[in-house]
Amino acid sequence: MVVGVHRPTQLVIDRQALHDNIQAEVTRLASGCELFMVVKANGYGHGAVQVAQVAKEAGATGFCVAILDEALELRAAGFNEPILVLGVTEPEDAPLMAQQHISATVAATDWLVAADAYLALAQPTAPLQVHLGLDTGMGRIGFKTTTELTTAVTYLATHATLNFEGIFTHFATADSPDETYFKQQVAKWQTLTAVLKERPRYVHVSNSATSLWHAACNDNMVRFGVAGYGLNPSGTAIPAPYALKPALSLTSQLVHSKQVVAGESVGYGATYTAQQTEWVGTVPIGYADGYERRLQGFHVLVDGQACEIIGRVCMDQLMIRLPHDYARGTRVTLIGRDGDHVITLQEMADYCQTIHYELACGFTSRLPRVYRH
Ligand code: PMH
Repeated sequence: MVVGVHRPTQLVIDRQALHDNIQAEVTRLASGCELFMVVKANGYGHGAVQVAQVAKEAGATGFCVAILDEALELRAAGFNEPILVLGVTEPEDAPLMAQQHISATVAATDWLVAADAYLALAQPTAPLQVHLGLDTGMGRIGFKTTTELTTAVTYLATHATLNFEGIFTHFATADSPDETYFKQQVAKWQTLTAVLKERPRYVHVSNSATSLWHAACNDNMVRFGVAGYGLNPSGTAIPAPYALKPALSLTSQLVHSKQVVAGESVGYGATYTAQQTEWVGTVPIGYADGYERRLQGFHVLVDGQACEIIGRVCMDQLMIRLPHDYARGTRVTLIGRDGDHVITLQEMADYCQTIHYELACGFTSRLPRVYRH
């Protein structure tokens, strides 16, 4: 998809906010505990390479991504820090990962067997770094029993192509005020890891929510994601221990303004009909940019005032009701502050009945990312 540089609509990323959030967490961590910044899905929509750079300056010592290509993007950008791919990769890519010092998440011993065959053939200069994933209740990927885990650990110990670099699990409810399920997962983690005779280099369980609210579990590394972007992982359920600063804003400009009279309709399906004479502005952003169609009826900010989105959100444009005429080029804030008003991703997510994670990741590459500070 092309990037819309000739259109006045952009995501603005506040590097200082990213830096402050990440540094605040690094400062809270117990000594010996490292922070790996999670920059998967293009840094939750914020730009993986740019976020990784700020994270490094703020004290992150490694990165987590979801897929191998995201790790390769960071290596190509010149990052030499440890990178862990959190998702399951293809065993045939084991030599590439070994060569690039990219660590693999492994969830089954047959993966190790298959990878070993490729590694023995390709003979990379370094072993593949392996983090064993344990499924303690997330039900996604990982070893579930001590027997399975022991088999994998023995396999690692007896194959020089592979190095047992880490072990981890992921919590399903660390962002919930109800700790019942979280505690069950912790107990399962303790039972499974009790069979280890040696601890690998990295032992990690914490996403943002765990590190913010259950830091005692952290061990020696945290996988810090959404809170680094300034978003509370619990939504509004649990206050964060320090002020999280949202890093992302979304701005545009009016490209058209006109008066409609009572009885005239706006947008596809003619779902909005003016009851009186009113001013309608058009903003050049739509659902093809990741601005959800469900946001009809939500609002944007113009001249410090909330203006309702009227009619359906189109693919590339949307219409708003203005208090009076405004010139073409007038600034429109879709996320962020204008005067005394702020629109947060959280409010947008509530309106769409989803979570801020989904909206942040959903902004498409047509929107330019502009970095400030
Ligand atoms: N570790 C793993 C294994 C993850 O999947 C994620 C986020 C994180 C750490 C970081 O979590 P945080 O952003 O809450 O700090 N994964 C996902 C996901 O799969 N869907 O939403 C978030």
